[in-house]
Amino acid sequence: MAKFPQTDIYGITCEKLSKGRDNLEVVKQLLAAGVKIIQYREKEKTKKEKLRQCLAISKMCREAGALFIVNDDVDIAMLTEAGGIHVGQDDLPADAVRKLVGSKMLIGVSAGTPQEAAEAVARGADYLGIGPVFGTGTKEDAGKPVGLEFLKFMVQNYSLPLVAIGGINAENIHLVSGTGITCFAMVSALVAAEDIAAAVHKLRRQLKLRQTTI
Ligand code: 3NM
Repeated sequence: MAKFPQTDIYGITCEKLSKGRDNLEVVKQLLAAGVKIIQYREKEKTKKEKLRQCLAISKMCREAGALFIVNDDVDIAMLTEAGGIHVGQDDLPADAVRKLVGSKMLIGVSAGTPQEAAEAVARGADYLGIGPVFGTGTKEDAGKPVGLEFLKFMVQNYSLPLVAIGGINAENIHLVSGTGITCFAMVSALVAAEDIAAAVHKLRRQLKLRQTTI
């Protein structure tokens, strides 16, 4: 099975927010800046176009030694030999996904409550996305923010990789880090930046400089 890397930034695509750049260009810049996990998430394209982009991005990630994860589309993840598939609460449950993808692919599940987290783990999730941590305009149905205390609860009670998501940016990433979370998934703070490399460096600087514990 692909290994979930020990890394800080988990970059997620969204072409609509990418300032005129396509997903390939954004991923190229994220990889050049040293981002080691890329999730392809695209709500406004045909399957055919998503497959085309994912084939290219999967190759780019392999060459850069980064983990490539596909959001929602199990078929595209399989066809592009992705290292992982990420599913939400309304998608196929992890045990059903496992039957399709086998043992080699990592399965990530979004969880916003203790019950959702427990169920995802029981069904064989390899990592959890926890959110939304803060309010976000990127996902319309993201629900109410789960808050920092929930992240802390998750860190204290689970040993599988946990990824915080939702409204994280350079101004608040140190607060998320203060819960013990070590991996931070972001869309807009990365893809909507004028200078993607500078955004990555700023996030990393904030993580180093502003150590707090809640
Ligand atoms: N999933 P941004 S929040 C894709 O709570 C996604 O599961 C969420 O975008 C969840 O970094 C979210 O721009 C959007 O806030 C994250």
